[in-house]
Amino acid sequence: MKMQWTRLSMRFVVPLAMVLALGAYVVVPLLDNFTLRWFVRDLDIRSKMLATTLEEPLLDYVPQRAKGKINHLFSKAIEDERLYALAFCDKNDRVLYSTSTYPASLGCKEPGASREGIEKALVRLPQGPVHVAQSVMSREGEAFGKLVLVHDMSFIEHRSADTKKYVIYFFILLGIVISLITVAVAHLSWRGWINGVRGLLRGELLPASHARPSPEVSPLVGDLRALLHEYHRERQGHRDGEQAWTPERLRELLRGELAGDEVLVVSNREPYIHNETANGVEVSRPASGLVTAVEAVMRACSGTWIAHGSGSADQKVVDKHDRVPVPPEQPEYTLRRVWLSKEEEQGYYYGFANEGLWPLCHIAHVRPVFRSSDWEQYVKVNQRFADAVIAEARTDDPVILVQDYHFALLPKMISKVLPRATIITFWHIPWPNPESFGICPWREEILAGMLGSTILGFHTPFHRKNFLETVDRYLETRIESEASTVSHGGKLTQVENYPISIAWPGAGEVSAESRNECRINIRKSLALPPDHLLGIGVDRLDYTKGIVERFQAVERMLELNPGMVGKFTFVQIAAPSRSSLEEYQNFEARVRALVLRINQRFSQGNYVPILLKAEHHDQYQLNRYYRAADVCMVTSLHDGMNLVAKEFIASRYDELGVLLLSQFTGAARELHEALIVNPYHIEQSAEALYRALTMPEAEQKERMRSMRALVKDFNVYRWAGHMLLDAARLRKRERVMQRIDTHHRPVLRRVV
Ligand code: GDG
Repeated sequence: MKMQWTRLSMRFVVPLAMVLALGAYVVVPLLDNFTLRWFVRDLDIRSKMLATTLEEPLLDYVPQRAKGKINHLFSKAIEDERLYALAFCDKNDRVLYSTSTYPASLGCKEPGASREGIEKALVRLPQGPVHVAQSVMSREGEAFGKLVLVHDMSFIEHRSADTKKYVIYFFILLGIVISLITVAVAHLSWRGWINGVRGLLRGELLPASHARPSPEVSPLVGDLRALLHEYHRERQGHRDGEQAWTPERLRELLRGELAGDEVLVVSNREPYIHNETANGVEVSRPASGLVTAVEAVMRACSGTWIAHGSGSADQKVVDKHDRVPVPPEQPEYTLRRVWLSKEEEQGYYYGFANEGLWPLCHIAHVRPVFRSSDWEQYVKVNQRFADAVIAEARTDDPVILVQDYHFALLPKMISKVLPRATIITFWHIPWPNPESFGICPWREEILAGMLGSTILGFHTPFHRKNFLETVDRYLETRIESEASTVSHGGKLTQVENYPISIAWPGAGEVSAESRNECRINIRKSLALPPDHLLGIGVDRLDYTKGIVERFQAVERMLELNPGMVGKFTFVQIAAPSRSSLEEYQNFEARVRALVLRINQRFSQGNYVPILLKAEHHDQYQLNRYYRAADVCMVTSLHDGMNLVAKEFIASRYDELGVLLLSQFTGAARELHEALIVNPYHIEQSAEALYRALTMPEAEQKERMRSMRALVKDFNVYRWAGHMLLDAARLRKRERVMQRIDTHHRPVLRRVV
């Protein structure tokens, strides 16, 4: 309030003072000077006219020495109130005749002949200022005398004082008017600003159509929205900083923010696979970061997970609704299995998803294959999963987490039947630029399907931006880039980046084997001496992972550093993946041939530089390899995030080991202390590998410590927590809007 008054009075006083100063110090002196000149010029003319009138009688009276007549003539003349005195001087400058008022001090000399104009005519006498004019008279060409006319100037001073007074009054009035206008204009435009900014703040995350900015703020709308968006995310970051993300915190969040809300998950891969074995039915966990991440949510909320039942004994263990409680040892949530025929699996999973969308989204120079028959299966299977979700939903507004590129059409299919559901879709792989995505024959359908989501998540801001640009290019939508929302067909989708991560603490923390034991045991199992340098790579056998380029870098490093031959071995764990696809079979053959060639080139006795283990390993074994290695190589040609990089870091509680990381992974945006490489640049990777193998322990520790701190804080619970917090926020807003709609706007209905 005090601030407002100060601002208001400043706006009034400052213009007023400025206008008054202008009047008093510039306008009044100027006006004074002008009026004085004007009056003096007027008196000059008057004097001349009077002299001309008096000249004739004087030419008669003076030679006659007719004093009486002259006095009479002069007395008549000075009846004019302004003419103060008159005198006639002879040619010797002696006063012959004068009125009684004529100041003796004036005599007959010219008054102040120094400067031009006014000063010359003005004389200041004790009784006041007078204007003195002399008019020379001549008869028959001979000087006869001169008439001195003295005008009273005090009236000019009075007039000047009056003028000054009025000018000052005028300027005070002008100042007040200008000040009032300034205050009013400033107030109005300030209100415009305030209202505009308020509107913006209120409507920051609402659809643009509900929050039109006022013209005053329109030029800044973009910046303000971006700032608010960043602020919002920053605030979330700070909230995280206050409290670490743990499974307990995630559980609390679900109980608090989404209390009683139903949670459903859809993914292609199931979290538990039941298989027939010689020992009966056995349960296994798939090698998947996605499963670890999403299971944390499911355990916390006891929801239902819908996935493809792919195990040979899966059908055997489900109830009549195809449900099985999991985890088997202590059930906490329900797994609902969806069965796919061979044809469906071929077309939807292997065909459209893995031969079409997978290479389309990864820039790994493998051409995507699009077949109409695959697309038909993809649509059909998406619809089957949508039907399963709808059947499993007990409420009309569940929270549904849709996972990955296998289900691009699912969000729209679900939201048609359950428009109040909160659908969070997470795209685990990169999103390409609009040109690359444009080659998909069903690009519009894919995009529209995804935009059935309430929240759409990518790993990095870069993928999010690519997605928004793709939508902009191929669909009729309204995009608010700064708020990161897309409005399509009456549905609003919030597009965000949520970098996925791993559980913390990592498995390495709870291992009973000490670091040294682990190093020695792993080397022993590989028939290597205890001090042998060891590199590790863990991937699905996939062409996007840069396995060929990694081996070429190993080869080049050995070429450049022959001293390393016999002292360094690289172990590649390559879990078989999608091996029924020709592209993957060819890739595996290429990898094997390369390993053979390199090993032949550098083998010494039993020593080979590359050990390829193309089989599935359990998580415990993987962790032991991570802990035993000196360097972990992640050289993906393109990767949404890459969890191996984070798993390696999490397993290194000894704070040693070096991560060599491709710049084309999402993880490279977070793990700056890794040795970042371009996997296509073989020399560069080779040099980085040598640097890693010779890096002093102090430097290793410094880098590893920093990366561990990051992975610890930015763990998978944070990933899930952020998405669910955003979902909770949108659900709250939706409920408020519904209440408003019910009470005030029965006809209109908002989607978000
Ligand atoms: C997609 C995106 C994104 C590997 N071999 C074995 C095994 N693995 C485990 C690793 C890791 C997971 O598989 C692989 O995760 P990545 O992130 O490296 O890659 P993708 O499978 O391509 O995953 C990727 C991810 O989704 C999550 O959003 O990061 O960018 O492409 O956890 O440990 N696990 C076991 N045995 C193996 O032989 N047990």
